[in-house]
Amino acid sequence: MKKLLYLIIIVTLALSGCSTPVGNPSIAPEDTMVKPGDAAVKTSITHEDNIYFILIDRFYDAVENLPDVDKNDPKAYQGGDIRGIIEKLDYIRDLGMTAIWISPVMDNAPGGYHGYWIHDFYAVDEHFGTIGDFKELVEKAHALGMKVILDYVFNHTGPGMAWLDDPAKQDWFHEKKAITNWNDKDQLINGWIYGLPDLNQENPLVRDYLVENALWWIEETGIDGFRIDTARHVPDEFLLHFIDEVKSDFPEFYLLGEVWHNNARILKLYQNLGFDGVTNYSLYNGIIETFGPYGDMRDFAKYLRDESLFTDASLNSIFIDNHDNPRFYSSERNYGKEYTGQALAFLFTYPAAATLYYGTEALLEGEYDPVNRTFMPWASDGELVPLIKELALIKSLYVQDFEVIAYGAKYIAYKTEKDGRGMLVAMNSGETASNVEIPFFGKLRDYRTGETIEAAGTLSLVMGPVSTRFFIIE
Ligand SMILES: [Ca+2]
Ligand SMILES: [Ca+2]
Repeated sequence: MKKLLYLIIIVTLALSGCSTPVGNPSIAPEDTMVKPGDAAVKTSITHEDNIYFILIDRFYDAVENLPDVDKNDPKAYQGGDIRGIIEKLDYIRDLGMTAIWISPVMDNAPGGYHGYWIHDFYAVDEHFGTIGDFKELVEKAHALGMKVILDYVFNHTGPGMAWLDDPAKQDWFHEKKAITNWNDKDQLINGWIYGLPDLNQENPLVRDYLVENALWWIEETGIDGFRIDTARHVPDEFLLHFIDEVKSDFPEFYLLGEVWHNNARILKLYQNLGFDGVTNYSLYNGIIETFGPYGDMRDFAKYLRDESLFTDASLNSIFIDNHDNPRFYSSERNYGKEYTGQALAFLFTYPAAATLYYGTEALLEGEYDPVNRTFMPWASDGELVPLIKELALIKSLYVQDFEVIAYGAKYIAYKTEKDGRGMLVAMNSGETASNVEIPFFGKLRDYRTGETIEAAGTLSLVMGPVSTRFFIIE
């Protein structure tokens, strides 16, 4: 039966190479109700988590650097290290984060500051520290109540990998071919992404090597999850096998697939393959389209409706930016700070694993690699630190079930509830002040001012430009 299900999934995936636009003219608010599922096995990361994503080399420089570190070259190593993260764990926890996701620590090809060009799958890169440092990081994070997700790369190796010259390992790689059509699933799986040597996971030796290595990292270091890089670029059979092997030994270990696809109908197939969650690029697109001057909440409601396509949307990672995409704050000039704050307000009041890219709290700017990966500024406190702390507290108290109540072109109102505590969130995403009317019966208390309001059918709210209000439902 399990085999048959896998076969259906694989066939569906094979047919789903290209994206199709999503649209549905009739949107009822009840379609956008989310209740996190109660899975039989609880994963180490759930919708209650807030994940802080760190590029090790760009975060905090605590240890003396190697000669190839050049702080003036955005494409060179800049000196961040594992010891630096250990020193900043209190900072991350105080921000309200419950987990960290760190870029790959494995030994990389020269220049691989980002960690995705692995040369030795069993060693920690000398720029970042030692395996001892990494174990200490995991131990100290756990002691502070935070989990650790390690970025894991099994699709490719770094350029110039020694295996390429090993006569015994010629069939460890796919034939060197560029990916020219990103809608061709064959190319996605077998092509050399960005020219990187593409591992041949159909070869049982490669498959077993990668599974063994992954299990080694889990056993050796005590990490809580993997963010699996370029998960769309390996054969489905390998994915199934890899996930099955990890989950058999470590059922609670969180597996997050990086699936860079905008369509929830495609993303959900990877959750069906066994990933606990995927990088939710569908909702990401909804967020970047909506929280800006040209956004339309009616479109956002469609994105929210698509969340019901997932088996369990609450285990996905949701985000407003990352190292592969423009920093959110860069996208908008007028009301840039306000829109960033509003996007974050959504991020932390929606039941999924909120993922905050380092530097967002300091309003770092930068559109594409390498300027979206600049060094974390430590000279002063990040401008959004107080907001993020407030949102993390709200999330911990009020966010579990989620239901949209009303929306129009420039506003949305939704209800969240956790353990009997209810909250109403109202947003005006327009650049002008607005009176928003929401269908509501009952008594509310403004979370920030304490002011109470009673509504008998219609709640009338005066909303400033690009503003969000939080009300405790009494
Ligand atoms: Ca350093
Ligand atoms: Ca591949």
